[in-house]
Amino acid sequence: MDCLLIHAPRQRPRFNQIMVMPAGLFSLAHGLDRRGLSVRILHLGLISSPERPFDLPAYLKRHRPALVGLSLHWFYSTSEVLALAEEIKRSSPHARVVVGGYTASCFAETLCAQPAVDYVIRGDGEPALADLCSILMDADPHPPARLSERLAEVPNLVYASGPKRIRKNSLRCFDADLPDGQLSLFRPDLLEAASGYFSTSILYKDFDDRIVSNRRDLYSNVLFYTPGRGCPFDCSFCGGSRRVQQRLFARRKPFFFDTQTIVTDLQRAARHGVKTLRLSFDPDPERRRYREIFAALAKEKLRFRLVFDCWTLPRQDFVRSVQSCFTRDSLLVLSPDAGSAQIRARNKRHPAHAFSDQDLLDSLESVRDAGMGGHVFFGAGLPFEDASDLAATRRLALMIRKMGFHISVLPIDCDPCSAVFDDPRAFRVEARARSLDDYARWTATDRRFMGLASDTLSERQIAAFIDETVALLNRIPGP
Ligand code: B12
Ligand code: SF4
Repeated sequence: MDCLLIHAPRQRPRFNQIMVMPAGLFSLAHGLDRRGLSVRILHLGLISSPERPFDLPAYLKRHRPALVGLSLHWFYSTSEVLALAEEIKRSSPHARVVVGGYTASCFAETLCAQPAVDYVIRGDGEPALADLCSILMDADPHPPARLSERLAEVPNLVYASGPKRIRKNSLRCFDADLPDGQLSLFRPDLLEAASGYFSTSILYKDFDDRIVSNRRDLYSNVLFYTPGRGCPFDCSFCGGSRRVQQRLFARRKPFFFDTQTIVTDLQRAARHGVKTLRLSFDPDPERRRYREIFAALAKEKLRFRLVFDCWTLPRQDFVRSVQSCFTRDSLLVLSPDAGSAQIRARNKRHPAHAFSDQDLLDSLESVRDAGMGGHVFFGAGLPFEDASDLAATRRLALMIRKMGFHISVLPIDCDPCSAVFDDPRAFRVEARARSLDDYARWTATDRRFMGLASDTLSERQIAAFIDETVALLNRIPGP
């Protein structure tokens, strides 16, 4: 095996987190496969549990990958990924270890200085990973000077070019040189135990299932598909916002992949038994590309259940196009985050997010008129929020529940590289973590969420608010 890509979720005795792999792992593997390199993806959560750990050293011994790629995408898996890198170096000292993903990109230099990590790839990983793997597989015996020369040409690569000297190659975003028609974001044939990933087990429960009515929204047999990359918005708490895209990916604006690539992937997904599509990529308030993509899927008679995260309020024409192209139990997910318009404005910071409560309710009415389901997300612990703002959130959440929509209230995460992470004082919050070490220490615990706290709201108040709101929501009978 030339390259093994590993996804390590955060597995704890009472919960599993990060069971969804980054969508990009399929396109990374596809890029290697197209270059004639042999590659497999291993999702440790599908084949192991704290009670029945997987024998990774035996797997590595059998396949002897020259390069092992670890995904440090979501910060919640920091401690697992660092421990895994050490385990790989102990059991397979010949293997080179490369790490990539959002969190890896944010902490690239510190991560590369870890003894068990040889390389970090920042930003979009496709061209860099294929180049790196080809260089390492080259028959050339690699005199150190020659290897260093070749590594210097790999875009986005971070590596040690001498003792204590970390070198950061310049950043190139993938949109600059997209391989036309050669991309795929669906390669289950390259994933070990893929039948467990596309199955009836529920991998991700962001809909709070302590609220009885929400249980109907949970879904399985799902493909988490991302038909493009980037975001034009600048939410204060988000580690993938426009400014972070520019800093970590050198991406100035979001883009979609071509419609034919998307349709081909989704045709193969349908043949593979995928029933539900979750799309969490919605950069254009007009949603022009989506109407084109949905029409192309309908033309091919592909009819999935859709769970669609709306980054801005959906308008009637979009609701109608979802209604006509997907199954009736499809769901639009809206995220006003706060019940207070002022807190929304201070955190979501874009005119497309400057909607009033009435705009939100009108938008939900059009979802209801189309006979579709809607799930509305609120956050708790947003910067500048105090107890009276939380009361506004609760009022709005209960009102929307009474209209028949489903609600989840979640603590706001502390994303690395987000605006609040960079400058917590400006946002009057306490960031739980300021460095890779802090994330590693915190994620090694059994605590479930790493929220933000402030001098106006403590972590305990936020948790109590969520629990009480869950109890109140459970008292409202379904329509
Ligand atoms: C789509 C999305 C989701 C989808 C997942 C789809 C998927 N399978 O990837 C869903 C809805 C499931 C989701 C859930 C969560 N998400 Co999310 N999500 C996004 C979103 C909107 C887009 C991500 C994207 O565009 N990916 C593009 C795809 C194709 O590329 P990619 O997967 O990023 O992979 C590329 C690179 O990252 C890199 N790479 C990745 N892994 C590796 C490994 C190696 C070896 C290499 C070399 C490179 C590499 O190369 C890849 C190819 O170029 C971003 C926000 C944003 N605008 O960016 C947040 C974002 C990534 N999510 C975030 C968070 C916090 C979460 C949750 C933890 C939230 C929660 N508390 O539940 C969960 C985690 C769920 C899980 N894993 O089980 C944060 C991450 C912050 C951080 N650094 O940790 C982000 C940045 C913003 C946010 N707050 O939503 N999310
Ligand atoms: S929360 Fe969503 S809309 Fe806001 S910046 Fe992040 S990805 Fe963009």
